[in-house]
Amino acid sequence: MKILLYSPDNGVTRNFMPHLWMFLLQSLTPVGHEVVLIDGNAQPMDEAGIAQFVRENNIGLVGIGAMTRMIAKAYRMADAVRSAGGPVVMGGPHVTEMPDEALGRKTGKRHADAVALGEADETWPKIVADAERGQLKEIYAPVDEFGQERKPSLQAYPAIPWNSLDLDQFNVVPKFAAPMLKRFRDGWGSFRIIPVESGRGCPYGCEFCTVTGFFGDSIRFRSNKSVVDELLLLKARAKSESGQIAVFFIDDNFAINPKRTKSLLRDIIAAGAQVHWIAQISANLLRDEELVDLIAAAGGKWIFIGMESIDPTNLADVNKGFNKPGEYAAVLQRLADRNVFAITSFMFGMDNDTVGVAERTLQQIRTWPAGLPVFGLITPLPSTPLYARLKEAGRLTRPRHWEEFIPFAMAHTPLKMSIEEAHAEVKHGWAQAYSPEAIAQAVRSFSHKPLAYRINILVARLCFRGIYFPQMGPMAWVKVIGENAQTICDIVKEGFRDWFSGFCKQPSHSATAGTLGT
Ligand code: B12
Ligand code: SF4
Repeated sequence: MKILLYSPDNGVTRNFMPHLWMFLLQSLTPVGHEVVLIDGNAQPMDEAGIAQFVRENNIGLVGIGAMTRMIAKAYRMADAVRSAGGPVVMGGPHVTEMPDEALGRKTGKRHADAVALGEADETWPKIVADAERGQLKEIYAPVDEFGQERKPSLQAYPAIPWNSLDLDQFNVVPKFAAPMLKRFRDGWGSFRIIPVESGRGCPYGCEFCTVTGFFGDSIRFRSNKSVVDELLLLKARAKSESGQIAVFFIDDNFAINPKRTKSLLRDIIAAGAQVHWIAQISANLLRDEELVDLIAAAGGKWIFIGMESIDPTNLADVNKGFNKPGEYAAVLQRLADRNVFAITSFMFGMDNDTVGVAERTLQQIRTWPAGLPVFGLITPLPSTPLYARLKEAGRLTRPRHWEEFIPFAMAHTPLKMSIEEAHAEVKHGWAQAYSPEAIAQAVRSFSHKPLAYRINILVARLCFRGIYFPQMGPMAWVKVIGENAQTICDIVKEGFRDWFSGFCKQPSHSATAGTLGT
């Protein structure tokens, strides 16, 4: 049977990073089936396109996975597949939380023939077998023989064949530039950010987050060896293609068990498996100097920290009181001292937020080593304790906000400001943190570091800006480059200077040629 796994586009970014679930399910598919992956972020597709693809390629099963914000598009694509005669199974966080919606059970239209609840590592082979026999069940739940929920152990994690997978759609280097960049330094013909998981689960239970409910509070890890082997495979692939690879450890809290994280990092270092990587780690765990030393030595470059707020009352309200704003600066400095930088994430519209929260947050950010701040609005995702609390209080203004997803729009009324004021705060945060002046200042703040750091922060800031300010077409990029022309020119000039002085220090080409000639 031919199977299509499809992930809808998020409408914001292009092929920044593929989704792990697609590769994982592909690797867990019983032999004898062909699995095709389409990531809408990399290969935009509409309803007519997917229906045509299913018909022309004789697809026997379509698997669609989506987060809440992409679910409306996911349903539209599922409807198109079903009207073209293909059976659809849906999985991922949203349909796990709202299976009746996907199956059209109470009200509304049916979008999926079947829904895979929760982690599908063990149910996927059964789904494929049932689909092949034309006997799909409506619900597939990860349960044991006694009907008790069973979270898959990650000890027997499949080896994803990264060396042979077709990853063309996930190369962020534009096609026209690849042949030239292939010859640059260690090769930049391709650059891919690949998701890798080392464990699942988070016990912290923050009120707005779906992770504790979905993956559970008991944490499961892969073996160090399986993670190290995966990194070695990725590294080898990049080298064989004269390209670059970076890894995003998608664990919700990569250092949730510091002893285990340190042992993994030591094994990565011992095996020479370092690649540049990003991970998500909560600020409280970054107090540990030894951990931060190992992060740097093992290739860690960017750490995503869910700071959420600089106000301890807000943090206590959402059960994230373990974040201590008073230590944010020290944590970030500890990272920066080792050339590791932070993506700091904030949510506005929290219950204790008042007008001016963005500027107050920016004032703090300006005192920290330059990084990548991101700003969003607190969002009641289905099945979270936050959703239940706001519903109970009658504060949900758009209780089914996912039906018509609007980026950066509140779905409930904040307590101490209006919805419009909350929206204005987010806009202010992005506009100030990503203005040409702020970008120039961030680049200048690395003037004591090698040029590579300035290039890194410049490129990262220009890309991250696009999370809020639409930056999808070439014209949008021309505008951004124009606005930041001065900073870009300075970096290019410096690059030439470095290259030229390095060139002059080498034996001259004519002298070498002369030596060879005699
Ligand atoms: C990596 C990641 C991202 C990446 C992007 C996704 C990518 N390319 O990988 C980035 C950093 C960009 C991101 C951003 C956001 N993310 Co995010 N992200 C994650 C994270 C940490 C890992 C995802 C992952 O790969 N998990 C591991 C895989 C194996 O698990 P999985 O995807 O759930 O898949 C399993 C099952 O769900 C199932 N399954 C999944 N799909 C399908 C499909 C089929 C057909 C079947 C059968 C089974 C199946 O099988 C898989 C194996 O068991 C998750 C949290 C988490 N731990 O999952 C949050 C998470 C998915 N993100 C979340 C959110 C809210 C966001 C943001 C909206 C945050 C924000 N406010 O900006 C943005 C939106 C981004 C955008 N513009 O699209 C929420 C989603 C909740 C929800 N109900 O939608 C999560 C769950 C985290 C949370 N805090 O609650 N995210
Ligand atoms: S620490 Fe992160 S992953 Fe864990 S519950 Fe809180 S927000 Fe979710």
